[in-house]
Parts: sequence; C-alpha cells; structure tokens
Amino acid sequence: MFGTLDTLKDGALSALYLPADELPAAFGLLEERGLGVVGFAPDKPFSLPQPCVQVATPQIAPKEVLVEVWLGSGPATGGETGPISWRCDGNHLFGALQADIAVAEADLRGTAEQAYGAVFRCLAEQGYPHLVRVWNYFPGINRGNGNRERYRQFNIGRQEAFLRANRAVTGALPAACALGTQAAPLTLYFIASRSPSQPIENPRQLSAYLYPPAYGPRSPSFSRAMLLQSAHQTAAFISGTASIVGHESLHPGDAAAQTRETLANIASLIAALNREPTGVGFTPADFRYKVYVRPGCELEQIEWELAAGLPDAAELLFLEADICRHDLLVEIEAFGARSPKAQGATS
Ligand code: 3EB
Repeated sequence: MFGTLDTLKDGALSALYLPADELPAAFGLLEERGLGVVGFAPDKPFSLPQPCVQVATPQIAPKEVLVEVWLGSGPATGGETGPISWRCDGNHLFGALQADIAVAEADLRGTAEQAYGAVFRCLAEQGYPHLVRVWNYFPGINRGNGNRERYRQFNIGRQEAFLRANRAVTGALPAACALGTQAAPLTLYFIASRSPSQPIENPRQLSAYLYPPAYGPRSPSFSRAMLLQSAHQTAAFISGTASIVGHESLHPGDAAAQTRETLANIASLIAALNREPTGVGFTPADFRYKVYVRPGCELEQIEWELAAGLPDAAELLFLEADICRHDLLVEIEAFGARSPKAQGATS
C-alpha cells in the first residue's frame, strides 16, 4: 500500500513510507540516494548515513510502524553546519535540527529564532537558498494564555529570523506545518532547493502570513503549498491544512465536520496548483497524506470521512499531535509528485 522500492523514479525527489524493519534491506539505496529519515517512535531505531529525525508524534495507524524516507534525485552527500545535519543531491537539501529541550521550554520565541537562524546560515553556506518545506514540532503548543501562548511565541521568533535574514515574510514562504508534541525538544526538519519554487495560496483561506493580530502579534510564516519543478518531475508540498475558512476555525468539537472542511481546503489547493502555468493536473490520488489527530479525539469518524472523501488507494499515515489552535482537532498535510510522462494525463 505504501511506496515500495520498485516505484522509484530516477531524477525525482521522492518520499517513501517503509516499514521500520525493512530499513536494513534498503541500506544500500539509502546510502546512495537517501536525504533523510523521519521516525515517529520514541527511540531512534536506526543509524544511517543521513540525518535521522525522531518526531514525538506517535503513529496511530496503520498498525505497522513506518518510517518516512526522503530520497534525492541522485547520489547524495552530507555534513553538518552548526546544529543542522543535512544531506543534499545537487538539487535539494534535507536538513534537521533538534534544539536543546531546556532552552525550548524556557524561551520558545528565542529558540525558534535561533533555530531558523541556523537553518538560514546552513542554506546560505551550502548554496540551497530556497526553503521549500519546513516541519515544526515542539511540546506544549497550546500552553500559555493570549499572546503568551507558545505557538504565538514560536511565530514571533520564526518571523524575527526571516526578517533578520532579509527574507520576505509574505509571499515567497515555505510550505509548513507546526504541531504540538507531548515531549522532546523543538524538532525541525526541512527541504530546500537551489532554484525557487512557486508558492500557492488557497482561495478559501486568508493567507496565514496575513492573519489578523487576533491570532498573535506576528503572523505565521508559511504558504499553503509549494510547487516544485524540475526536469524530472513536478512535485507539490501541501502545508498542514485544517478546518479554517477565511481566518476562522470552523466546527469546534466536531472532528468529522473538521475533516470534511479540511478535505475541501485540500481540494481547493489542488485546483489552485493546477491553475498554475506549470501545474500538471494533480489529482487527490497523486498525494500521500499525513493526518495529525489531537490526543483523545476519536479516530473512527475521521477515518470514515477520509475514506468517503479520498480515492480508495489513498495512502494515509495517522499521527497523534496537538494542533496549533486549541479548537482544531485534525490537520492534514500532503506530498505528491508527477513525472513528465504522467503530466497532462487525466487519470
Ligand atoms: C493554519 O492553517 C493551521 O505555523 O507553520 C498549518 C500549517 C498551521 C503551518 C505553521 C500552522 C503552520 O493556520 C495551522
């Protein structure tokens, strides 16, 4: 059901979800083309040549423990720049950082600013200036009242780092997600590229970087999706997407309705991707989905809505995480790619 090794395309950036116990068998491939490996279990179950990130968002489903593997478009090399370990293939760079938990607990704003500062220095030094996608995780995302809330503090620090690096804080921003964990330090991983990608916004939603001050003194620095073009593929990163229309959270307390609204947002984003001159007729079947579910929230009705709203073969990974607004119960992100041969196809 999940990507297998024989589906790999040369020259493409790809994400695979492998059973954790199949990693040793894939070692040769990972050594050559692996950019990074992401696990969702509490321990680091493997030691590999590339950055290995442990994200403290426990896997809920499927039952088989999976790891997320990013493969580059060709032979990969790696290194470390400050607190970032990275690997790159000449087109894309995958990097990961885990900040010190004590620092993160005391001053999330400062930690976020330092973390993003380290990312930007790494990108400048390695020559991959364009941030395409960032995954952000830290404990207690909803803790703290009003503008002391940790997600809002994170947004201040993140935007401050963009400004200090002379980067735009509207428009050309990476796709992203920001989720709350029960423990573990601020954990961040990202994909950057040598050439720019196309940011895509969702007509159903106000751009997050334009959210009014009611959601915090500094807006979140991300775009709704990124369209990544190369000679070998067109890929799209859909940011964490939730039951937000305009700037308001809808359907508080109703996980099924939130899931339907989120799917409507994703459908609207896919339509927006396809309206781009470089868009390629993406369908929901081209994507692989990660579904974050708030702890204590019933999985069944979310699964039912996804089964009703997505193609039969849709690949879903369910993870437990706090969502960045206390009234949201579910958030869904997606990655998809089409090869030039498939481009324009109607299937
Ligand atoms: C939202 O649409 C829901 O702060 O990086 C989604 C994706 C969300 C990314 C981020 C937050 C982020 O506002 C939350």
